[in-house]
Amino acid sequence: VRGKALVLSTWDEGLTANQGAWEILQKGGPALDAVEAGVRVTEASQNCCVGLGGNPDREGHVTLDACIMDHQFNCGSVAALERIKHPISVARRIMEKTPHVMLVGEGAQQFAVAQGFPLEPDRLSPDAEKAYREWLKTSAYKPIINIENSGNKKVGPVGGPQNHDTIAMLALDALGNLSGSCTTSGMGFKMRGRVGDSPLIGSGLYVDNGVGAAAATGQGEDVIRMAGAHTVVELMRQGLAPEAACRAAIERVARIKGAQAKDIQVCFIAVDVQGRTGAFALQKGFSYALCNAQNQRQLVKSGYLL
Ligand code: SD4
Repeated sequence: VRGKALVLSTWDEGLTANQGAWEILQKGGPALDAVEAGVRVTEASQNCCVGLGGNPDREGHVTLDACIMDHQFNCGSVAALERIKHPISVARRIMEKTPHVMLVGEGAQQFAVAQGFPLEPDRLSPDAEKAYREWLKTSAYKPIINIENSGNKKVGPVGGPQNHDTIAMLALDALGNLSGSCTTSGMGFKMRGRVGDSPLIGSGLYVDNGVGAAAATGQGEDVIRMAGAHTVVELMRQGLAPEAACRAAIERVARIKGAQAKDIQVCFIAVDVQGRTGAFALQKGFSYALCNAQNQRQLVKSGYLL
């Protein structure tokens, strides 16, 4: 069975993150440990927008969202967390040590500190500092609806690597168990207090060990309104293969958004219990990284609708 283990994760950064997960999976370790270790690589990375190096909210604070789910419907989630380097591990700790699923903001930070997570300095990375200063020039504290669609490739959901402020990861282990994780600094220059899809079980991530697992990236608001990851899993339950399920969910996003669909990006990745994987996106430009016993560094281009 061990040959069955695999891990997939969103965007190009997933290639490196998958290595962290694979170290665990190839030894026969649990998918839950793999999806935590994998995205921790990205959270700690300096050259990517996930984690404390990400772009801040409109008031200049980096606020992080993350969640994790195992093969037995155990889940943990954290939102609007500040100054903690590894929100995914805080989410896991919430899952394992509290009677709750989700903690947010100040309470989440208090819990993290009480659990021994170091409080990092309240400081932006040099790249984020620059991007924030640039943003302030044109957008000074005015609530701008659809700032993400402003055409500024640095903040837009359809564009360069700066946008990839999220990593979602799904893994199948040697025992045939599935787990998933998702971690993000959220949309850059979001309103203070804004929470996206990434920490929401059922939107950014969902795992049903009898069916499959799915995760989302892109415009969080539009993933939340159709309960994205859960929808993909339910479509797989109805018999669709992972890619077809992702595609059907993307078609639903497009139907809901109508003419506005062209202004956003939404992408799903999925894996079923048989180890079949797939993805689909609204717009061109999404890839996911896949790693298994046969090939440890594959970047798979996703199909897209528009
Ligand atoms: C969010 N879904 O906060 C995240 C952003 C994202 O690549 O996926 N960016 O809405």
